[in-house]
Amino acid sequence: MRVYLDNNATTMVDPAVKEAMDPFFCQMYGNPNSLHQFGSESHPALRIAMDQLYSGINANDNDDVIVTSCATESNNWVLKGVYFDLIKNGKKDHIITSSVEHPSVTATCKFLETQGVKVTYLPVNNEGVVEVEDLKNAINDKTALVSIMWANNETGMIFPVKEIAKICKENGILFHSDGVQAIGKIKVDVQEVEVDFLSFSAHKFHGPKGVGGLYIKNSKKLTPLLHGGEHMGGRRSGTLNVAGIVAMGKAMELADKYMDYEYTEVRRLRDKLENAILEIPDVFVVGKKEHRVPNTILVSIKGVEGEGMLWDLNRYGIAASTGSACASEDLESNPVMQAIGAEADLAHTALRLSLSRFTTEEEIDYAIKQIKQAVARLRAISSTYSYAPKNHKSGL
Ligand code: C6P
Repeated sequence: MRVYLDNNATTMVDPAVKEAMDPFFCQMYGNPNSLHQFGSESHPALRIAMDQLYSGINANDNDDVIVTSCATESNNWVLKGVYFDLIKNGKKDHIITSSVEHPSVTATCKFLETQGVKVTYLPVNNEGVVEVEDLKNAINDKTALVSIMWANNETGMIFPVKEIAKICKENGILFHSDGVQAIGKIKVDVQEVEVDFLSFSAHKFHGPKGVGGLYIKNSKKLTPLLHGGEHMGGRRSGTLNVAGIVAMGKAMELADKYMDYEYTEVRRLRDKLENAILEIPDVFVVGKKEHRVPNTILVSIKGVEGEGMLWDLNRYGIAASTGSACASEDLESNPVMQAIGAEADLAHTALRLSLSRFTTEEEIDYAIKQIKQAVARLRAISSTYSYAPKNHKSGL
């Protein structure tokens, strides 16, 4: 049996999404900017897709939703755009982010530091979430932007974005949230949570890879990252990825349609898996279930090195990760576990399990059996593990 429990890395394309994008490869393949019928015949589908994107996040007509190639591009664009608009000209000099953002935010911040930008990396509490008080204390009159994710990719923890948005608004600071791991799992409503910028990536919600988006409130000025043929109203140049846009629109529509299912059935299966894992001695899960998106578990299994566990599970057809997929090739300990302050031996034993609406009960039952057996096998050969009871409990 093959069981895919790495849906925070990427998801299966929903067959309905694949069907929606298919005509734009070999039939309606014209460049939508061309004046002939090959160009214009994709326009109705593009319009529908853009409506689906706007309605999926509850954007209004004054806002912009710009299609990009991925969330990495969207995150780079916001941070570098704000640098050009507010920092390079000396108006402001400071960005606040968290210490557990995706590398597309942290690496960009590190780059901006080399250009003279001051960056504050907020610490996180023992659930891996920033404290609003720490944010308030970090703000100064030169703060241009706060960039804090909506939900964390490794723990699934949901951040207090509504309060953060309010604080930013009160202080006249732009607020960007990386919504990659929230969209499709919990309701993301840009009217309710007043973000100025929101990044997303289609392949995290059953769309294809290579297409993402950036929401921009009230079509705010943001210096483009890609200059060129003035596509997307000059905001992001490059021939439109018609099939990708149509697919992302459809995926967004379906994410909305299945939201109740995410809340009930995906959560039920996730909780079943988590409860079974918690029966194993000396394991603990980061963050309370009710504070997380419905599909994610980050568990530390004492004495079982994360990579060893992955390879063992892989032999039995189960795909999981030790954390973020883009950090999976180095053998460093899990960075979010480090930020939480977990001891090094625990940070090395992290296992991320992430479900989707395509995960079945049969798959979860199989995964439970295999995970328990893998832990027993690996602990039997671990020289460091002993069953001395410690205060390891869910919720770290
Ligand atoms: N996280 C993970 O395994 P791209 O690659 O550009 O489509 O998405 C980047 C990205 C940005 N923000 C967050 C919160 C993310 O989780 C990701 C992708 C994957 O956690 C791959 S590293």
